[in-house]
Amino acid sequence: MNNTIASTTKQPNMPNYEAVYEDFSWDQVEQEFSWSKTGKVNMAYEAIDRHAESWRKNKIALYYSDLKRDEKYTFQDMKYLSNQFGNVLKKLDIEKGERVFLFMPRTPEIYISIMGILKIGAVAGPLFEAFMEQAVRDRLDNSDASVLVTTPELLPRVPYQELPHLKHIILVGDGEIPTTNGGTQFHLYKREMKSASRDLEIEWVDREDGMILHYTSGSTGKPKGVLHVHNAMIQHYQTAKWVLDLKEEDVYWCTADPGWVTGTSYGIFGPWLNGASNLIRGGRFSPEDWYSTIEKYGVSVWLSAPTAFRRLMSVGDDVTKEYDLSSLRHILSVGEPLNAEVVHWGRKVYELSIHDHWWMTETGGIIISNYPSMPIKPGSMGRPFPGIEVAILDEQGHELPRGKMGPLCIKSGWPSMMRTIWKNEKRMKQYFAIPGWYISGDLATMDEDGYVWFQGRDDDVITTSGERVGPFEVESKLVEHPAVAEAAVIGKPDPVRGEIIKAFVALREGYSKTDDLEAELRLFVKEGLAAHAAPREIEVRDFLPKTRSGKIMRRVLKAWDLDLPTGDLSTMEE
Ligand code: 6R9
Repeated sequence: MNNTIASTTKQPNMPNYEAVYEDFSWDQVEQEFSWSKTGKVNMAYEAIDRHAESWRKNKIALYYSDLKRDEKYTFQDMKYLSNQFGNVLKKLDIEKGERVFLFMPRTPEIYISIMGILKIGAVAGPLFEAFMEQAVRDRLDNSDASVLVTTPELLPRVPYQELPHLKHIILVGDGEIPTTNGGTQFHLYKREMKSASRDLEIEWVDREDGMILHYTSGSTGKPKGVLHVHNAMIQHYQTAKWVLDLKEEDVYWCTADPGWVTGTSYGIFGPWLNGASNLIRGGRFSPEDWYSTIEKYGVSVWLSAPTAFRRLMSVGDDVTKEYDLSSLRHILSVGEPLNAEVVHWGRKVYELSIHDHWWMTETGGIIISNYPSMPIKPGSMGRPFPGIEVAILDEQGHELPRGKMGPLCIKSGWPSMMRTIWKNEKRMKQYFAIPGWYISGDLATMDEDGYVWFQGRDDDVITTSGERVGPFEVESKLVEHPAVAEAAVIGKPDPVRGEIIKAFVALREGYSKTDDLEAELRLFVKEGLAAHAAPREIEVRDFLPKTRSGKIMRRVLKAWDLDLPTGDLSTMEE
């Protein structure tokens, strides 16, 4: 194996990768849960109550901090609070299967509410706090949500008078109940919780009953509602154990918001199914704040996204020396390609390998990963999770030779697979156009050792003078240059070459745009990668458009560049 480095994570939960991949079956995991005997299940019971009824009852389930609050909740606290919220919903006659949406900041109340929603068998729908009116309307309308939990500050962005299905709004925080309410009834969270009982009869549901609805934006059209069921817990549990490597004494911090699937599968379910202490930090990103959070809480397992690691890298190494980060023992990254450069930088400043892994809203859980129990290849997303088969297929479903770029596909049937696209069976079927396989929409290569290398979204790949170029390899090369903090690469129509490569770059502190720098960057890619991969055009920008989960929106840059319509922008960061 070439270009591998060792994982720095000591004594991993997952034994030898090859041996496990051979023997593993999901049926073994099912035996971990009591419902394997009764057949009836509830995610919230397995994530919270099971621990509250065990010796973990006084263990901290949730540490919460932001600029104003600093709180701790044990598993027992979480059990009682979520029971109370379940009772609040029951009092409103909310029934199994109804959609209850959340549009609020990342505070303890959102975690309590989600657990209460699941306990009564309803389906939770988390939204990003930063959504504007149109984005909120689209999602509440498509899902026919009957309840919304929100805050008085966010209420002006909720067009409840236009949403006939929305029967109730529960307001978290101090505020007045609006007097013009159309057909919607308003309730105050604090008041309702106070009078709600701590005892609740949990709604035992089937494994295939709906649990959470995550909206995800495509490049065109309205957002898609991806439905996941309680059965997903099998995968959440096992991947959190082996990929996040959670252990009893860990303090785990996932920086993702619950509006993004990473913030639920691995910000709520995975860690709590494993009985881990989960840290939630509200507020915005700042390197100082993040490092002091790690120091203060003794964070040991840390999951974040490439955009955050690149920003931490761009402020320089000295900042890391001002904090005691010695509690860290395992670091993970997801959501976008993790440039090899960032992995090497991580080794230098944290003395730890950053473990890249891959999955999607639609897959519900981790599919490909760099595990602590196998060598890492920087720049690769790793290998398939045991029990899951991944392949690079052509349109007819034939496997492509190793090293060839093609659609990244997954053999259908993994436990946390989405069950439908809400009210859009047609779209659901398109994902499975190759019989027996799920087509991810990403392009990748697989090497001789079975490691998967991301090449770009299907719609982002560039063809220039007959050569297919994945934007990611060009971007990765660019960020290796000391002047470049972030890069995004698109194909621009060209009468001669089909497309030419255009790069947008954000510079690191201390650098400014000059003709010399542009020429130097071009040469840097040409010499480091290939002449045909060198960007013909380079544009320096203060920032690159990104989704709230940190993905660079290449299609938006392309639309801006070519004066085309930008499509759905609801998930774009301001
Ligand atoms: C979990 C999540 C899914 C898309 C996916 C791919 C990109 C995710 C990645 C990655 C390169 C990785 N993506 N992880 N690309 N390397 N390790 O991100 O879900 O928001 O649905 O996005 O994100 O393009 O198809 P979601």
